[in-house]
Amino acid sequence: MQKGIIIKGIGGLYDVKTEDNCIITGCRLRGRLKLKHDTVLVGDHCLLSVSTDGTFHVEEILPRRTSLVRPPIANIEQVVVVVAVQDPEPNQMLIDGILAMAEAEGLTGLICISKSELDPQKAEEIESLYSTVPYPVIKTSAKKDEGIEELKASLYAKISAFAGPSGVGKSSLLNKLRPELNLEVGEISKKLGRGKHTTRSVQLIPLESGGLVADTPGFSRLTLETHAKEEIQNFFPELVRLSSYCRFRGCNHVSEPGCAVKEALKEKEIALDRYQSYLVFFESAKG
Ligand SMILES: Nc1nc2c(ncn2[C@@H]2O[C@H](COP(=O)(O)OP(=O)(O)OP(=O)(O)O)[C@@H](O)[C@H]2O)c(=O)[nH]1
Ligand SMILES: [Mg+2]
Ligand SMILES: [Zn+2]
Repeated sequence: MQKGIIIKGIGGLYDVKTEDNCIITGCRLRGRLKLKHDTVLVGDHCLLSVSTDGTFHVEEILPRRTSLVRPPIANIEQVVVVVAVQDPEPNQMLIDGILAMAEAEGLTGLICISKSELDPQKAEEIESLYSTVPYPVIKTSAKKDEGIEELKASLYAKISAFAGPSGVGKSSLLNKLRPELNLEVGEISKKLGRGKHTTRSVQLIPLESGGLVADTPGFSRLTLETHAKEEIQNFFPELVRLSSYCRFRGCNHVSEPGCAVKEALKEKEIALDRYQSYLVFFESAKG
């Protein structure tokens, strides 16, 4: 049997990239694998068999190292949060939620500002908001072909997934990385000011560098409700860094006295917007 990675799955048929870099399209699942809802995710490693009539079957899904619910994908190493300077407007809670979710899975995070030619000053503002957090920020414009080489370099030899709301330009950026792909690109609804959910399924795209990057459907809501309240701060690196300076061990940085986070906020050493996102996720998390 051959080993491979599932790179796409639509209507019960899967595309698999084998270890020798062939892409086998239209593989079927063995019946017993169909029983559970999320038995198969794009990014899963699998074993493939071929019948005498040439049909390929996914025989087994190998254990996952990581998995995300949104976007639904397994075994990635890096999440690239795509944030447009406008059309649609940046959604701070969503950005911080995606980054927190990546932290929770032990993945690295990267912020890719898109459409920066529309408002270079706004691009600078977003960049400076994340200056107190250890996430690299790349400013790009698919339209003006800016920042594409830098983006390529950050995807080098890694397995990454783009994530963000519909219409921020995820597919447009991927088309810049691999122009021959010709991924479908949607319009922005003038009335609603957001994308039209053009990309409908997750797909991993092999890059020349040997890396893989996933195009994913946009989404606009995300919760961290499955985590306990006390856990949430662990997903905000700037809070993790400060928490050992708080007076009380186990400080939640909400209203405790002697809180180093509150102090850092006063001194503007950490971003208020990020702290506010933390509070919302803290409040909505399990008791
Ligand atoms: N001005 C400008 N528009 C862009 C840029 N990149 C993409 N767009 C436009 O933004 C719209 C949405 O782009 P898509 O690439 O389909 O966005 P997406 O994030 O893949 O959206 P979903 O697939 O729905 O999640 C299209 O009309 C693009 O032409 C850019 O750099 N500048
Ligand atoms: Mg898309
Ligand atoms: Zn504190």
